[in-house]
Amino acid sequence: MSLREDFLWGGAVAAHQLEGAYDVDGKGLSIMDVATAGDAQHHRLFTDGVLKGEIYPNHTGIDFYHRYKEDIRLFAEMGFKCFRTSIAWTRIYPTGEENEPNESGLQFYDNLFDTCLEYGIEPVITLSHFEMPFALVKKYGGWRDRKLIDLFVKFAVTCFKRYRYKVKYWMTFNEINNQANYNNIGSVYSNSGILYNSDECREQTMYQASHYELVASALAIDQGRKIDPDARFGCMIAMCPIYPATCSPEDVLMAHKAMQKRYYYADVHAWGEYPANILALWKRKQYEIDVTKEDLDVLKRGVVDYIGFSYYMSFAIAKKERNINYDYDEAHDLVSNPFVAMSDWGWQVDSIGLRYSLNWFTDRYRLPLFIVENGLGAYDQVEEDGSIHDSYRINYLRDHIQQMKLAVSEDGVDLMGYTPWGCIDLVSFSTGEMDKRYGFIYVDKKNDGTGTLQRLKKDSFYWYKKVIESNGEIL
Ligand code: P53
Repeated sequence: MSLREDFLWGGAVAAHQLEGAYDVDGKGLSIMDVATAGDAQHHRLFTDGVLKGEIYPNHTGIDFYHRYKEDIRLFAEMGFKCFRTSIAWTRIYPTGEENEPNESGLQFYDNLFDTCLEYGIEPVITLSHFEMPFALVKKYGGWRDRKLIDLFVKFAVTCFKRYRYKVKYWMTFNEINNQANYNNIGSVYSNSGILYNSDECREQTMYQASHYELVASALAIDQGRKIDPDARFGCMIAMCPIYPATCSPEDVLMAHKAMQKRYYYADVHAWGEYPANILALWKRKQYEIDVTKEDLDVLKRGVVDYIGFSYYMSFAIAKKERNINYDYDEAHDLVSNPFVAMSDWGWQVDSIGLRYSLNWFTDRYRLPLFIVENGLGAYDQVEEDGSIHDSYRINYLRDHIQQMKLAVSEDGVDLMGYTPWGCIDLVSFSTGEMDKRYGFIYVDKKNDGTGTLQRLKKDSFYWYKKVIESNGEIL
C-alpha cells in the first residue's frame, strides 16, 4: 500500500512571515508587525506599537505580496499539488472591528488563489496563523475577552463566503496548543495576543483564552459547513510527542500527564468536549473558567473533519521529585534526549517520532491526518555559481517521508498530504532571522534586511520535484 493517488504534496508558509507589505492597501497593524528581530540566543520582543530604531523583519518579509506570481510558478515547477498559507486578518479587517471588510485585502487573496488554481495547486488556508489585529490586543487584551469570538467568526465567515469556489481546505488556528507553554511569553502572545500581568495566574488565563479560541473555531466551522458543504475544516496542532526520559513509572506517568496538557486542544477539536483530566485539573486548582452551556453545544457542533499538524521534533521529560501532582511546565520540565540529534537551533531531530505521532493521532481520533509543517531550519551556503548544496535538508525530509510512508503502509494511517514548512525561505517565527532557512528556494536576504530578494533553487528543489513526480517512491 503506497500513498494515495490524490496525495497533497506541497509546501507551507504563513502570511506574516513572507508577504511583507505590512501597511499596504489598507492593511492594519498585526501583532507580528510589532515583533522585533532576535537570534538563536535571544527571543524577539513585542513592542507597544512600531517604535523608531527597532528592526521589524516581518514588515518586508520576502516581499511575497508583490512577487507571489514568480514564487507560485516555482512551486508549480516542483509539481506542488497544494500550497498552504494563511490569510492576514488585518488585510481583511484592519482593526478587527470594521463592519465592512477591506476590499483590496480580499482582492489580494483572490489573485493569489487564482494564480495557484491556474497551476492546479489547491490552496490550504489557515485563518489565524499566530496573528491578529494589534488593535484588538490594545482594546480587549487579545483573547482574554469573549468579544473576540464574534470578531473572529465575522472574519472567518467573510473568508468562507468570498473564497467558497477557490478554497477546499481550511484550518482555524495555527498550533493552537503552543500556548499551553504559558511561561513562554512569545508563544502565548502570538497565539492569543496576551501579555500577562505580574500578579495574575498565567495558567488560568491561558485556559480561559484557549477556551474562547476553541469556541470560536467550532462556531466558525459550524458556519463554514453551511456556507460550503464541500469544504473540509481542520484544526492545527503543534505535535511534539513527549517521551519519558527513562522507563521509571514516574517518568512514564509524567510524560503521559504532559501529553494530556499539551494535546487536550485536539480532544476538544475532535471530540467536541473537554477530556476529564483537564476538568479535574481546573477543579483541583480552583480555576473558574467561563464556560457556558451554549459553549458546550457549540463545541459539539463544530468538530473538525481532519487534524492538521506540524511536526519538527520530539520532547523528553523526567519527573521532578517535588512535582507531586505531575504538573507539566513546558518552559522548565523538558530534558534533552541522548538518542536523537539536534539542529543548530537545539530542536531534537527524530523522524521516528513522526510515525509515532501519526499513530498516536489515529488511535485517539480516527480522523484523516494532514502533515501541514515539517522541516529543518539550517544555515545555507551559496556557492559562487549560485548553487546551494543542502544535503542536510534532503536527509531530514527523506527520513521523515520514509517514516510517514511506513505509518500509511504498515500502520494504516489515513494521510491526506504533506506540506514541508517554509518551502521558500522566510522570516523565522521564533527568532525573526532569515538565516534559519527551511526552503527549497533560497531568498537573498540577510538578517539585517539587506539583499536583492533574488530567488535561487537549492539542490533540495530538484530532489523534491522527483519525490512529488514519483508520489514518494523515489527518495
Ligand atoms: P521557526 C514551536 C514548536 C514547533 C513549531 O519555526 C513551532 C513552534 C513555535 O516556535 O512553530 C511553527 O520559524 C510555526 C511556524 C514557524 C515554524 O514552526 O521558529 O507554525 O510559523 O515558522 C518553524 O524556526
